Amino acid sequence: MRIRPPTTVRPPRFQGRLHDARTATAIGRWLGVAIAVCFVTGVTSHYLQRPPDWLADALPSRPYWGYRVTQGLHVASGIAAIPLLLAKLWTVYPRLFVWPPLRSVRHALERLSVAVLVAAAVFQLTTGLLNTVQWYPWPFSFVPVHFAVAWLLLGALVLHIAVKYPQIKAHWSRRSAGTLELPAEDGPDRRSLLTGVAAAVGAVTLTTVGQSFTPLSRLDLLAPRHPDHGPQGLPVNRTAAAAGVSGMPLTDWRLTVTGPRSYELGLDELAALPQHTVTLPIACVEGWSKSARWTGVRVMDLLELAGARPGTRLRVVSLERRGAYRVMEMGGGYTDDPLTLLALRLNGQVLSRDHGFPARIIAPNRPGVWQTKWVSGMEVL
Ligand SMILES: Nc1nc2c(c(=O)[nH]1)N[C@H]1C(S)=C(S)[C@@H](COP(=O)(O)O)O[C@H]1N2
Ligand SMILES: [Mo]
Repeated sequence: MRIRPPTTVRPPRFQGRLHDARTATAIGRWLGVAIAVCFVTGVTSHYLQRPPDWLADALPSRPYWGYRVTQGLHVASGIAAIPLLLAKLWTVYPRLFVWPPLRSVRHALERLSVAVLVAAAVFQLTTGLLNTVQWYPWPFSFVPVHFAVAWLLLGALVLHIAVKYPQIKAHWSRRSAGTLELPAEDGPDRRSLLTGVAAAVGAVTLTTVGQSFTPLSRLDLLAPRHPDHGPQGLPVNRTAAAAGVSGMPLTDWRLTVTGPRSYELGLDELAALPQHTVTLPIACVEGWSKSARWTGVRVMDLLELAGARPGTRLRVVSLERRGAYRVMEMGGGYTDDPLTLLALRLNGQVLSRDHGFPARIIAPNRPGVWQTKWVSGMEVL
C-alpha cells in the first residue's frame, strides 16, 4: 500500500535554484571550513587549558602568541559560522518536507544523522556565542559539554560529507551537473545569495575580530569586549570586587613559596629582586586579547631560591577565597621560560587591584584563565 499525504495538507514544493544542491554545496563548503578551523583551534585551546597529567609538562610556552592566535581564530570562525549555518539551513529546509518522510531504514538513518548534525551545530554556536558574553543560562558546566559536543559535531559532519559525497562532487564547480536552468527573471539568483552571505560573514567578522586582533580594534563594535576599555589600558574579566579581594587589607601581604627551601617575601623584598620587563598578551578564553608590558620577578628565579630543580611543576594560589581560578598549576615548560613572571607592574604602573595587585602571574602561550591574579602562594610540586 502506498502512503499518500492527506490531500488537504500538500507538502510545499521548492524549485528555485536557491534551494538546490549547487547552492547547498557552495555554502556548505565554507561552513565546513569554518567548522574545521573552529574544531582544531578549540581542541588546541582545550588541551592548553586543561591538559591531562602526562601532557602538562610538555606544553610549549612558545610561540608566546600561540594561544592568542588559536583562541582568536576559534571565536572568529565560530562567529563567522553563524550566518553560514543560517544560510545553509535556509537553503536545505525544503528537504524537511520530503514525502514520504522515511523511505527506508537507510533514509531514516540519514535523516537521523542530519538531525544530530544540525542540533550539534546549533548547540555549539549558541553556547559558544553566549560564553563570549559570559552568560550561562543552562544548568551544565560549559567547558566539558562544549568539548564533548564538538566531537559529536565532528562525527556527524564527517558522516554527512561521506553520505553526500556524490552530490558534493557533482555540484562542486559552478557548472555543476543538473543545476536548474531558470530564466534570469525567475527571482533572485544564486550569485546574489552567495554575495549576501559573504557580506554577512564579512560584517560580523570585521565588527568583532578587533577584540583580539588589535589593528582592527577601531572596528570592534559588536564584540562584548573592547581591548582599549579597562584600567591601565587592559580589559578586566573578573574585578577585585567580584572576586571578593577588594576589601582585603593588603599592607601585611606576604608571598609564601613552599619547596625544598621554603621562604616568605614582602612586597618590598620582591621589588628588590632583579626585575624584568616582558611584552605578553592576556588571551582570554572568551575571545578578547590584548598585549601589555609587564614588569616583575622571573618565576624561575623564585623557584631557584626555593631550591627547586629547573623545569619543575608549580602550583599557584590566589588570595581569592573561592572561584574556579583560585588555584592554578603550570607545567615545567612555562616555569622554565624566562618570560614567565610574577608581575608587580603593568604598562609602567603598579598593578591596580583589578589587574591583580599585589602580584600576578603572566606567562607566554597560556589561556587568560591561568594568568592568576592576587597571588598569595607558590608551591613547588
Ligand atoms: N585569581 C584569579 N585570577 C584570574 C581570574 C580569576 O577569576 N581569579 N580570571 C582570569 C581570567 S579569565 C582572565 S582573562 C585574566 C584577565 O586578566 P585582567 O583582568 O588583568 O585583564 O585574569 C585571570 N586571572
Ligand atoms: Mo578569561
